[in-house]
Amino acid sequence: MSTWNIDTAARELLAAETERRDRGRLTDEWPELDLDTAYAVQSRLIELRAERGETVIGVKLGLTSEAKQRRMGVDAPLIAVLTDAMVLEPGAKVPLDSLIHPRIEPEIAFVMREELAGPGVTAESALSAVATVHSAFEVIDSRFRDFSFALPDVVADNASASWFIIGSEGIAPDQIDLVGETVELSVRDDVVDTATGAAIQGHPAEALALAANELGRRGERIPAGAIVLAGAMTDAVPLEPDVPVTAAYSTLGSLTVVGT
Ligand code: OOG
Repeated sequence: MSTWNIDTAARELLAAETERRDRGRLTDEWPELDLDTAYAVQSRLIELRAERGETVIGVKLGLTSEAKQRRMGVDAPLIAVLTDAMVLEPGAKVPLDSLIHPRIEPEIAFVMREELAGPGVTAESALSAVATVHSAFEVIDSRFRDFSFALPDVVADNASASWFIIGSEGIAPDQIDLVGETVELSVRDDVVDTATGAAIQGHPAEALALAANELGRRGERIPAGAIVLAGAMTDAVPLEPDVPVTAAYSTLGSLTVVGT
């Protein structure tokens, strides 16, 4: 019998994060870890975070772009949970000494005006529940060695969530062409990648609808005021001490993050 269950797996992933220790895939040690069980581990992990005082403030999508799916070798998107302990204000430095092997990726974020509950949510109905659209960076820090995981591993690990930064200027959703919105990712002054909003499921609002429908399937909803990260537009780049990483968007402005 496996030594793993929902509680022990959640505690192990939280301990790996706290102790800044990477580990092998859980699915190697616990082959029965299927997707539903992995989401139960993720929920338990969030319960443990709540026990230490964290509050859930939103949802993140992962692996919603082909660039990410190809790089990570996982061909399906997933959802995970954002808490208030993961927020960094624009301009704040990312504390690298508490992280394992941080990488950073540009995203589009939504702040919800109205609650959104699946099933049956479309990109259009999802967008009509959005208050503002923002630039965003997510710092990911998989608890799995070399970011090597199968879908159930990364789901259990809350989609490698670590820190995120939302641009302070929000734009109304009818004031932006989300599909055509471009981002240029630079490390120091070198452009290393570019993408458009189309990279995210064809339309970033499709990712939002996907999250609402997946949560609806479980009887959960995205509340008004929640933040939703739609998933990385490009592949992630390593975040190194004192090396600025910038995401310059066509409409959403520019965000720069530095690790220290
Ligand atoms: C998994 C999380 C991916 C995204 O936005 O695609 C993710 C990983 O790459 O470690 O957050």
